[in-house]
Amino acid sequence: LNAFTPMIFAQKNIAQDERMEWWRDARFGMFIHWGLYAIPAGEWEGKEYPQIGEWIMKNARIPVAEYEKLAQQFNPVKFNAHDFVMTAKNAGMKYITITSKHHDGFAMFKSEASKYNIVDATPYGKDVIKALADECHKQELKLCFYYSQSRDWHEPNGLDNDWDFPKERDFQKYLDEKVKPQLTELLTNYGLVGMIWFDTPMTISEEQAQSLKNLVRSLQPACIISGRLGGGVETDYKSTGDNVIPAETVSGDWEVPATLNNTWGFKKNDHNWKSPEALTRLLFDIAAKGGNYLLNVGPTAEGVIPQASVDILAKVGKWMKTNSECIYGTKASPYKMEFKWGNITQKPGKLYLGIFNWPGSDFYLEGLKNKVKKVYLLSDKQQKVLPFKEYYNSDTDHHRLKIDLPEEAPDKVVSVVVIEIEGSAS
Ligand code: H79
Repeated sequence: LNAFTPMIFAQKNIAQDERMEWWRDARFGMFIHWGLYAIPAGEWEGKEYPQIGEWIMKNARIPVAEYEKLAQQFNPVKFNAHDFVMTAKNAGMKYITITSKHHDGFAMFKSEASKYNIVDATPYGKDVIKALADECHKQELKLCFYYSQSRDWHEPNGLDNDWDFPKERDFQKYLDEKVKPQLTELLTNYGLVGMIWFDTPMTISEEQAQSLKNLVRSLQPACIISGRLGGGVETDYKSTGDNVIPAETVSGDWEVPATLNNTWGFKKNDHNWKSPEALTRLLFDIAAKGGNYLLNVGPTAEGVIPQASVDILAKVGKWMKTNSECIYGTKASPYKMEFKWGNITQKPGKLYLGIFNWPGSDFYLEGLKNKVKKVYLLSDKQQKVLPFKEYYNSDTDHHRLKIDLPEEAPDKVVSVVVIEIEGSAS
């Protein structure tokens, strides 16, 4: 079985646990918002729009006939799929989710269902999704497709364009004539697809949502369906609100979609970048609460990921090179509470303490059930033992663990202390 055998793959039914396995291991992915909106980059007819860049068509109420002309200018000659994939890989990300079609209705892939696509409507004339798919398969990153199933500002029957199409619309017709054919193309022409990332619908009935789910399942049963399908239909995992990080552990599978600055699609004047330190802590904290982190980049109209984004992600990646063991394949903390010093991830027989606020040399952890075998810093290749003592409490049948830590934090961002235990933690 290889990446180009979806039809063979489709003959087999797949259990959800099997479908979700790679995703649960991955913990960290790259979101890519890329489309025609990268050309105006936040500005239309001399006016700057303060909101998210990919929404400019709606925010500036740009008529379809005007916005469409952007396609004639779209020529991302600097696009290089290898660069995109390397930026994700260097950050320690395990999957890429790219906008195949956002709310503006423009397809970044070759489509027979709508000529409004990158191959047929731009001077560039090449399928960037195909190039990215090939590169992802080669480099063993999962490729996933964002697809806006409800809003489509380009289509008279798509939802949410009330400036060109104020009258009644036939949403079912739009689903039948554009959404389903395009999903079929995406799930047929690009090898194995990791996931379809549907976005919050304006309205979609249960039957309509279910029919989209059935379509994905029938074409590629291994393809994950993300949390925002709508219609009350069950999906493979939950998606938090955009940039929303839960206060505590959430059960089940879930993902935080998040921006690096204040926009998804590229905006030339948004330089409000989150720091690599903050992002690294968020990555750990989200893993400790049981979730995945899907962190966005917005490539320019020329086809490059902004240098600031590349630099920030490289710094997160530097931490990951030493510490990824405490992220990949881990589960949520066995403790329900948060700690002043940070949070915890776990694997069978191991706890990873991610320490953001260094507590000094005397460190205590209450409530371990099983005996501790060994304590060391994840960054220490020699795994030199940190001295520790266990105090058994017969009332609770649990241990209180004291660890002698170094005076100073070994890592100013997140220092990771590994506790090897006999059996499970709690
Ligand atoms: O793709 C990104 C967003 O474009 C998309 N989801 C993420 C992943 C998204 N679709 N809808 N929304 C986000 C929420 C809509 C927010 C809005 Fe607004 C608030 C729409 C109108 C008011 C932001 C501010 C957009 C226009 C003004």
